[in-house]
Amino acid sequence: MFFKDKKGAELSMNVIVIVIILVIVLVVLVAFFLGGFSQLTERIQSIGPDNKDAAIQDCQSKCLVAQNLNGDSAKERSSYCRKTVNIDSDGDGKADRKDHCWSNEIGETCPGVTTICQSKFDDFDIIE
Ligand SMILES: [Ca+2]
Repeated sequence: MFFKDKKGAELSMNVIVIVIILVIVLVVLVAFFLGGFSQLTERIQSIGPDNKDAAIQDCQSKCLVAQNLNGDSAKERSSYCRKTVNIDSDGDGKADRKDHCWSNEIGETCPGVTTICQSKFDDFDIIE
């Protein structure tokens, strides 16, 4: 051995103390990250509602595009028909419906297009 007995014993005591401190720090860090991670996934899983004014404007411009498409099937596949907006209908801050532009919540009907959309899509779908 390199060291005398006493020095060697001191050194291994220091190593043990450092290892114990490191383990404690590691456990605290892991607990911290796991806690933060579960909060994060919870936040991601609950979808916030979309801005309704922005959604209405988007519906209006998508309507103009859809009205210029030729044929019912093209209108049916338009982004006006397919767009959905996350709506918080009970005011708890979490979206609970996916509404189409012409639903009662958004109310952007598109003459000549909405009835075609309604043959394929419901006005809204319930989330969860
Ligand atoms: Ca809600």
